[in-house]
Amino acid sequence: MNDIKSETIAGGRPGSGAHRVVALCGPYLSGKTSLLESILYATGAIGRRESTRAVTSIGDGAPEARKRGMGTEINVASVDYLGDQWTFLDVPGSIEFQHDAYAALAVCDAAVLVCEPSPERVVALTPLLKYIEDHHIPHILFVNKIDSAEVRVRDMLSALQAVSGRKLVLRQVPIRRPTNDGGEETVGYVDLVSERAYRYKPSGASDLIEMPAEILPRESEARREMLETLSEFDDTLLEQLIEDIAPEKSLIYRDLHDEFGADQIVPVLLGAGDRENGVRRLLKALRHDTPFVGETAKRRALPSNGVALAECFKVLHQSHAGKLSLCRVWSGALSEGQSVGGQRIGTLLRPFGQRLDKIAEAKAGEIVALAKVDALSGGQSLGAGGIAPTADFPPADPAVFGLSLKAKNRNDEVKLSGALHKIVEEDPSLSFEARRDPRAADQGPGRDASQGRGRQARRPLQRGRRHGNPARGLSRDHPGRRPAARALQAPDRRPRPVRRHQGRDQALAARLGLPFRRQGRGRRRTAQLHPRRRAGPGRVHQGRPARSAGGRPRSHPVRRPVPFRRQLGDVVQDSASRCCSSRSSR
Ligand SMILES: Nc1nc2c(ncn2[C@@H]2O[C@H](COP(=O)(O)OP(=O)(O)OP(=O)(O)O)[C@@H](O)[C@H]2O)c(=O)[nH]1
Ligand SMILES: [Mg+2]
Repeated sequence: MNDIKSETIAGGRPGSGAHRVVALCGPYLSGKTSLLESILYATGAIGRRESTRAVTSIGDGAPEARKRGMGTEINVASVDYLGDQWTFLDVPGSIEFQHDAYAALAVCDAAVLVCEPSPERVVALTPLLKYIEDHHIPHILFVNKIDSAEVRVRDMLSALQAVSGRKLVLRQVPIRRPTNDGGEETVGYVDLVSERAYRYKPSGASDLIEMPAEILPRESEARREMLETLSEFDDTLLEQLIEDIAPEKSLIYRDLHDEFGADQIVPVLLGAGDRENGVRRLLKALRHDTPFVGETAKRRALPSNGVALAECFKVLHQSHAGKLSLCRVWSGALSEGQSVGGQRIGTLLRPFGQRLDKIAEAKAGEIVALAKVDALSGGQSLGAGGIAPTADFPPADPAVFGLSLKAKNRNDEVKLSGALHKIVEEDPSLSFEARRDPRAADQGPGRDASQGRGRQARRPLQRGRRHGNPARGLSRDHPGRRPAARALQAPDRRPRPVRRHQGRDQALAARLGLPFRRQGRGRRRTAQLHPRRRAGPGRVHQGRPARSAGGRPRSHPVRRPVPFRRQLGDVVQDSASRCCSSRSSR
């Protein structure tokens, strides 16, 4: 029999060495990274299957992901499987990283949507399914954790159908066995096209077994439903079903291939990612049905004419490698030292988890990391015409909350804004803007509270910063006081009245043998601003103590405190005139 599947594939055939990309996506903790680990093990890319629970897996190898026990960035791993090259993009499921999921979906040939066997959680698939269906991305639904499933597959399928806009086609029925505690467990499956039964093993490929007699009615009913769905898009199959002719398996495989590639149907597979159950069945389905790079480029209206074209879908900033632009090559090839659209291609790297392998050339279909192409960011393509935005790349989602950041040390402000630039480049759904310090309200745009002022004027601000209270140390009429105080309107953090120099004045009064009484702020400031005047009797305590001692002599009029703003004005003026004079003297 001819291999009808290979004959119908335009733009490549399984085993031809072509490079295809599959995105593993799905809700948070649905088991994508565990599935990736099993895929890597099943294809021989790793010699030992590690677990995400033990934080030893290839995926989620970044310190942040390890620390949090969840995916925080796209895990990229390429494998060789039966003569073809595959790159799997395992995306984080958490909603905070949704843009990464969309970016990976934008560049993949097919997506595997991993979900848990729980009908009440299928609603979490909705945003991903919407993006996938809007962009006509061929996708498979992989019902994971089937080992711990308590729900019937039929109920799961109807829950999934309720959120899917495409017809679902169940490809397997589970073989279940009662357990000692009165429940049931899934021990294998029947493939509905080949009509063969398999028993799962804790590790390795499932064993072919004889079809259990008790499953036959369920199997024939599920197969009939599968064929009816496929016949909705194929008249030949429909005629055969009407005339009660058993269709050829090759015809069923071809329909599955064509209708999957056209995003008309969604095959549903069962398995348990962290036990390797159903993983080989999934790989085989991908091998036969995933479109090739030329077809995907056509779907996205990208040129595939042999001229080098790569699309960046993600930027990573790494401490040792600098900026890495993760790209998919859509057409032609990229090689080290080549110049494309005015950009020199430096080092080419192939990611495998946290590892980066240096390669000399990246062919069409491959995922490659370009090192230090500073001008290239996510959502842009690099071709002969230079760098240009890709039309259908997912736009960044609007922000849902804001956060205010402040450098603890003023000298770190430049570092902070540099770091924020990198974070925003890595995840465009984040954005930031630099806002002026509220205390700089009277200084015009672009200047902060301490610019253009002398040391004396800066001191209270620095003191305020040190104490975490921006109003602290500012006089009542300081221009920055009110906005700073408003920023601290939380009832428990109202700026407390300023008490300064009381101790010093008290000591001085004691030395001069004068009574001391706590005073208002104006008096204290007078004492502070005119220290020399404190020497004479009656000068330090110009308030009630002096009056109670017989009043102040007329020859010594009370010096009113100089408002701080005026004094500040003198300082600014002073420094300005000094500055002008030094310039004119040059
Ligand atoms: N019983 C069972 N548990 C599984 C299976 N696959 C994964 N798990 C468990 O599910 C949890 C989450 O697995 P991960 O592979 O990290 O899930 P993920 O989808 O990559 O998570 P995020 O990337 O954070 O969204 C881990 O505790 C796994 O051990 C499975 O097939 N059966
Ligand atoms: Mg993960």
